[in-house]
Amino acid sequence: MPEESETRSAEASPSAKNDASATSSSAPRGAERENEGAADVGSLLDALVRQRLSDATRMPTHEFWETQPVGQFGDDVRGEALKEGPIDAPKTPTEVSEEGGALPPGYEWCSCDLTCEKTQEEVYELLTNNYVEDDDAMFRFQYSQEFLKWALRPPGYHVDWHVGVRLKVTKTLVAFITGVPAKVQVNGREIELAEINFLCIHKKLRSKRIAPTLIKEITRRVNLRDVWQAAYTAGVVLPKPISRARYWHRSLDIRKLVEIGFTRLGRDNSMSRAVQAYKLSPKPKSEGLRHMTKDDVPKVAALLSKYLSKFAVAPILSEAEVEHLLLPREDVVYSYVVEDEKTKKITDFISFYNLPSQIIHGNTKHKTLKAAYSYYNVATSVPLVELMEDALILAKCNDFDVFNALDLMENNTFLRELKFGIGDGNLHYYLYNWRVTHDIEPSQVALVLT
Ligand code: MYA
Repeated sequence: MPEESETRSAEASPSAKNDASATSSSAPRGAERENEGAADVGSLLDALVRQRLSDATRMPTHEFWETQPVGQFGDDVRGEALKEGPIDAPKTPTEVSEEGGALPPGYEWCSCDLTCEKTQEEVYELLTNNYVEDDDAMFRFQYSQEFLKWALRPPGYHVDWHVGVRLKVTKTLVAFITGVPAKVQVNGREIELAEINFLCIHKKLRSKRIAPTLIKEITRRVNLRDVWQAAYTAGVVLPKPISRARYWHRSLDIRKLVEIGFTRLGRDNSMSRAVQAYKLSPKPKSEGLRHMTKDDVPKVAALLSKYLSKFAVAPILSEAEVEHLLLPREDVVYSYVVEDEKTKKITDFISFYNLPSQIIHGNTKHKTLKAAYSYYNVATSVPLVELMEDALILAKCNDFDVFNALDLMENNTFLRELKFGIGDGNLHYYLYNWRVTHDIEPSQVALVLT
């Protein structure tokens, strides 16, 4: 069956429209798809860079980002020999200001303590109403409170890296940005960094240059803890991605996906044929497949760390982090292992997380798109494609409508075969204060930021 899919993805946003001759879906963590049909974004950017470099009178395109220690467009055409590694000269926390930067009058900084239920609710409300949407404002990410507690409280997290902006008088939370500590390998070097996520400004306060203020504030707070690098992803193109990944979407409930406008049936397709095409076995096929338990943590950590070490960009996970990030949590993260009955070895691992999107256009009775996102998967006893077929079956058994995966790691080996349709936006990977001299293929990236 048809795989003429073209899928619109929205930044971290909820939905990629994909023609599933199958589907039209807008997917979260797709991208603010500024470059539809831009199969070769790289050459387009090169052309832009050349144009900009030859224009002596040009205004900076990125007033803020051009002042930051990040790779800049044109670095590669300026002919300077740039070295891989930190961009800024080394500093110490004593050189970092003790004071937060200036906010517009009437606003104040805060740290959002996610152990406090009221704060959890405030963050949830802000994100639910103002976080990433697809370009057509049909879907918006809806991170649950349980998800936020999970993602933002890994081992060693810092409350002061959960930065908020409040109205001074009412204390209403109007902006947010977060960092969590992590260790990531990049082209063979280990970097202690902050993973930055959940940058969000209330819709009424957009386009007032508050985002750069938030980014400078989180940078200050991260630097105060003697951390000088960061990793982040975004749908938008900023100076300068180290890699560009693409979302793919596998319909699980094609009927609902079409009803809500996430997916469009191709001209030559019918609903009954599409339903048939996306049918899955009722039960997973791998023998010895079961939920991951706490006892599995050391073996899963070893399996993962061996697998992830093959990639140019990958997290280095301690056992405590594996336990936190990958032990199953109801409605948040789903993890399974395949255990060899005789040897008791864990041979394979499946994980995905639950990130629903609100349906914000009113043309359907449905309120939520239930999306599973591929997380970390390792196959050693069966080909990855077989393991991922089980992942789809497990997601279907857990009532997900769609299974989303980026073309990271070895995911390209199963996407087409398992009838994923391509999304229509890119997810760009960035490093702050760390230069890489060559673009990194998404198949060399094994870092999944939730
Ligand atoms: S990605 C998710 C981003 N969030 C959303 O898309 C939610 C909905 N949108 C909003 O809330 C707002 O539109 C946001 C921008 C907040 C995105 N990453 O205040 P402004 C630049 C970085 O007038 P607003 C995620 O969470 C833009 O290019 N920069 O704009 C990862 C321009 O700069 P320049 C972005 O629309 C976040 C400036 O902001 C992004 O009101 C990683 C305009 O500011 C973006 N997604 O607000 C953050 N979007 O003129 C970086 C726009 O130069 C972390 N901009 O082009 C860096 C590392 C920091 C730590 C370092 C430690 C060592």
